[in-house]
Amino acid sequence: SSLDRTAKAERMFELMDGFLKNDPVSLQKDILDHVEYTVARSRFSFDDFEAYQALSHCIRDRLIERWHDTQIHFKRKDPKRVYFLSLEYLMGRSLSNSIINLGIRDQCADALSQLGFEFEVLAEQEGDAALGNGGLARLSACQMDSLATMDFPAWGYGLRYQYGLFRQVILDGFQHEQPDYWLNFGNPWEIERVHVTYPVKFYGTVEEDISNGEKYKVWIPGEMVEAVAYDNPIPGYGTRNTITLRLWAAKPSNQHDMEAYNTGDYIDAVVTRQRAETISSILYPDDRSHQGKELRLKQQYFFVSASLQDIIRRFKDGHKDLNQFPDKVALQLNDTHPALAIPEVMRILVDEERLGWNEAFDITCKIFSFTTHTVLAEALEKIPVDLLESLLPRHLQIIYDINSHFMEELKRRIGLDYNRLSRMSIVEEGAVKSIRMANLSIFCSHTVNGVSRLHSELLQTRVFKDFYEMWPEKFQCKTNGVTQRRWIVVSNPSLCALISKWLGTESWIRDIDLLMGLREYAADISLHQEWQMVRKINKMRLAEYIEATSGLKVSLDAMFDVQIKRIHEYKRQLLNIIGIIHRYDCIKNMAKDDRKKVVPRICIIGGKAAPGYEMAKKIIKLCHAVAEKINNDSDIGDLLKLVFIPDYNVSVAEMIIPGADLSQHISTAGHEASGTGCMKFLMNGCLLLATADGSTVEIIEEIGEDNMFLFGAKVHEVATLREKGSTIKVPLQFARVVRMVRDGYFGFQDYFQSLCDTVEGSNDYYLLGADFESYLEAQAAADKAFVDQKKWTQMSILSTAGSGRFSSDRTIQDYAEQTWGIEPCRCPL
Ligand code: Z2T
Repeated sequence: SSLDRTAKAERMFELMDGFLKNDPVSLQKDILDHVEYTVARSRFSFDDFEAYQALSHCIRDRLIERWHDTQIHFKRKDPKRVYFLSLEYLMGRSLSNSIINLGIRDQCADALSQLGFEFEVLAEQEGDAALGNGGLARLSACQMDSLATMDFPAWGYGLRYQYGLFRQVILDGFQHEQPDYWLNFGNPWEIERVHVTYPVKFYGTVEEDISNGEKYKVWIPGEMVEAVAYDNPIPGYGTRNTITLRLWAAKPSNQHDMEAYNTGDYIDAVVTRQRAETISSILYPDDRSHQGKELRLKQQYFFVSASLQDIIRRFKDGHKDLNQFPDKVALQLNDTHPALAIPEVMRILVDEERLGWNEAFDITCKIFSFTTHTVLAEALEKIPVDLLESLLPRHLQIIYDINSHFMEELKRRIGLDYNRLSRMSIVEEGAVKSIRMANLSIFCSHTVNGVSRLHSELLQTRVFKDFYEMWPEKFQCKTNGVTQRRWIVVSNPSLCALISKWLGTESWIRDIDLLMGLREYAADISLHQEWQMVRKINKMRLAEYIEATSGLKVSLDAMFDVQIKRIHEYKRQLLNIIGIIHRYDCIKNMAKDDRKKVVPRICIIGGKAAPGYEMAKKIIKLCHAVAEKINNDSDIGDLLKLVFIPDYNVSVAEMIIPGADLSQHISTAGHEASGTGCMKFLMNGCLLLATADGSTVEIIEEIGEDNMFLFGAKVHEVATLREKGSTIKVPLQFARVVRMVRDGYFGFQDYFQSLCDTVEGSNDYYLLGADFESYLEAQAAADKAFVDQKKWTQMSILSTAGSGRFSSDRTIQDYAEQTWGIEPCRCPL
């Protein structure tokens, strides 16, 4: 129009009615407007789901206001930014979390009740956003919450999978996978940015060109797709700051339209082009094996290319000199999944920006930091060279160049130690020549982080020993954490209120160290009563869920014993089940009088198995077979029950964790990099039965060994035990239980043989037999403590009180200071 900028701005202020208001009446008006105009239902007739839709749009509007202000503020201040690159985010539900972080929970609940709706019921309407597999992905979500809350200028980047993690359906005790149609009912938490798109290229050839007498490489791609941005605002708690999680979706590119029309094969051309969308269609459900699939590699590069174009565009909007890039940008690699960003940055700097190779490499090494999440050698990503050569020919050349640079530097420092050189090389020469993504990431990052102290030590002394000796200063540790906003405030409102009451403040929600203040009241009788009451309410909620999903009625006086996590041999769900069978066997063989002394237990197991992971699937079936037997044995009654909770996910966890008395974290020492479930249980006052693995080692330091049930071989004993193989002393009861399974006591005799094989004699790689005796002792100690409710309650209070170190706020603070070099940038109110 003809109006100039100031005139326009003045008109805007005239028209604007201030920000959206949050009193119940304004909220009601806004909700009803959305019922009418967004959901397109009559305000006189809408159901719970439609009310959820309207309410979430009403919250979305409020998020957008803050989000705009935050983005403008960041742009004006121009601080150094961190870009968190992750292929997985397990966000779960957004409604409750948003309302709580916006600080308008009570107002919303009031507004709804006057309209005849209940907030909790509406919140239950929402499906989970499950764009990830497990711990790594939920960690990303927790860290985004902390980044927003602590006012850091941060962006998350990820992929907008059309199908998230499969839904687990159990039929006759077997796991079946069903697609997760999470977008079918619309997603109010994202904003489609039809104009934020970038072309992403694949395949083709590399040619040489000369300009101004200088040779350079040109990649002539063979295929092109378009990346479209979907922005998910992430609100902080107790701040106006609302940051962006930008997820990319693949769309056909319109670049080649002319060509398509000319072929005359219009229909075929459109159909072929539509296949571009498959790139972002599905999340790979294997949480730690990589099979060198082309689609997976395409996803990785698609993600990396779009994100980097976006990041560089934002940098160039205000900066000219690429040498300043490291002062303004930190790129965080969440495991090796986004590690193609390294050769991509090199390609952009060298081929497109025409920087010299050394200059470009210097910049690259200053911007990347890398966090690894595993110790398992089989989980380290390797990309077959053949695959890379066809999909990304120029990137392969760059990786080779980086590797020769690397090998030269190594030779200068260690001489011609060929064994070591080949161990450290980025290129693995073998039956299938491949690229070791971890080696690439370590060499090109300024910092390598482990996710717990034990894990970081194992990286330095075992997995990446060669690298540590070369660059000890690169290696750091950032013990994982979880956000108390979701894992207490959202999921356990009664405990949240109780904590605030006793601490006399809600400040612990932003300042987790205050939780320690509870220690003072650990023996206070009236706190004990209130604490037990809260725990009872949460157990009731869990009991109702169990009855609804499995039809089983459980007693609230029993100990609720929970193991929920992805099913993996190293996590030893099988040890838990063998322990349960043993308990069952003991009860059956007991005299009537002794039965009175048995502490009743409800054993709860939940988790998904990767679709191709046979042993994990057998463990699920065994769990059901054993449950069938025990739960229907009238001889056992209420003394023991076993429940498998199907389709374990974030929102199921939010319901289970507050209701658990005891939780199990029983991986073979040295295998769980960190584990984050244990932190959620700890915060909620659940006692832990655990091995000294991953982060439990640090939990012991915070709450003391006598405040949990510790058992099992220590990490330094594991290798010796394995060497002993079949000469290890295994308790008779262990062999007896395995025999029962083999003999068909629980049916499916043939099917379970191979599972039994994995834990017998020298096959018992995860040392179930070796740890069994000590496991039973820890279980007995838990029973004994449970009988003494006063003692148990005190241990429970001390668990919550000692959980502060495991807030993701602490993790993020450490990353900001020690790894990224960024500072808070708080948006004024
Ligand atoms: C994952 O969830 C984890 C590690 C992986 O290694 C892959 C996936 Cl999908 C490649 C987990 C770790 O197993 C767990 O110990 C840790 O707490 C979590 O990442 C977050 O660091």
